[in-house]
Amino acid sequence: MKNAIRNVCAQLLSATGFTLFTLAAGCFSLAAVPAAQAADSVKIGFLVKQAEEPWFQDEWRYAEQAAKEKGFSLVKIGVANGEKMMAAIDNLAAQKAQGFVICAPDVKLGMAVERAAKRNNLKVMSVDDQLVDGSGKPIASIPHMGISAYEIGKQVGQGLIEEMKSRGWNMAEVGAMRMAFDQLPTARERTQGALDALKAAGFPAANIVDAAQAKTDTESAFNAANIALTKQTKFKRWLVFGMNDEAVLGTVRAAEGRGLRSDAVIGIGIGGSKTALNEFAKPSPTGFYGTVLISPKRHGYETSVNMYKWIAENKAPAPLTLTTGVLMTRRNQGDVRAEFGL
Ligand code: FCA
Repeated sequence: MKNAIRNVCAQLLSATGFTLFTLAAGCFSLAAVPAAQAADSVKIGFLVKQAEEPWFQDEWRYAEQAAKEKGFSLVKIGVANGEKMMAAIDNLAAQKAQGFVICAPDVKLGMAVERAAKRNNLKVMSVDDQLVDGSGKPIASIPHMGISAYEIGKQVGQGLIEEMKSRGWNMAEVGAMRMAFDQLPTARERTQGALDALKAAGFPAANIVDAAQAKTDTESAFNAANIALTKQTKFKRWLVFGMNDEAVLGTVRAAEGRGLRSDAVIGIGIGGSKTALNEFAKPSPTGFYGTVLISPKRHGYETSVNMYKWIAENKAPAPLTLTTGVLMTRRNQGDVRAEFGL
């Protein structure tokens, strides 16, 4: 469009020998107006580290909803590792996308993401896991939407304490398993929040057991929990928390393998997607007592709309948006989900 105006202007000027200042100025100011991008020419990538995880499936679903509503096209790509991620970014550029939303497989790839986006003239914003630079500092120039990790972790801890008290457990005899993934800042902050809430309620620090998962999926949590439970035979009752529903579910399954069931385990995850809903749908309760529901709608729909507006209307997203959560259990799941518009 801009080029077409410039061409017409140039032809007019040279054909007529017109040097009238006003006409020339008019042409140049017209050409300088940023062209509004037509919705159907907007293409946005949505790259996620774990496409098989229900949370990311939900994010994609809500991103699709945004695409349908606004009329842009959405390219969903699973980026399980750095190599796939770099290929996906180049691929988006080859497809003439103008921007992408990303939850990277490793936040330390932040600078590589920023460079690849710049090189390909793509706008970029992150979701869920905030990208960091070489020294581990969040990259402030990449807009981000994540969860308020520490606060949500505290809600997990408070929920655990409340349920433990309502069951009349003696906390001196209860173990608390922290399924850790400390290399990811949001994961560390989440479990730290839970830990602090337990301690604030007087839970004995000596009863807290750390297990480190190698990846952020159910299987890795299951493996790590099995090892930790083998070493810790002293506790017959457990509180369980971790960075997401998968971390808690893996631990709950490992506990079941040792005969520790819903009357001996209180697990509270973070997420509230199918991983949690499937547990709640079982005929009888499991050790997966609850989850702090966070919003895949905000993280999928809103990030995509923000990216769309950035591209089409030149309106940059807020530099940092942190979303909240609400404790959801078998009992209140319908109400809580409705409150979140899910
Ligand atoms: C991270 C986790 C996901 C989800 C998301 C909000 O990316 O890996 O499970 O909790 O944050």
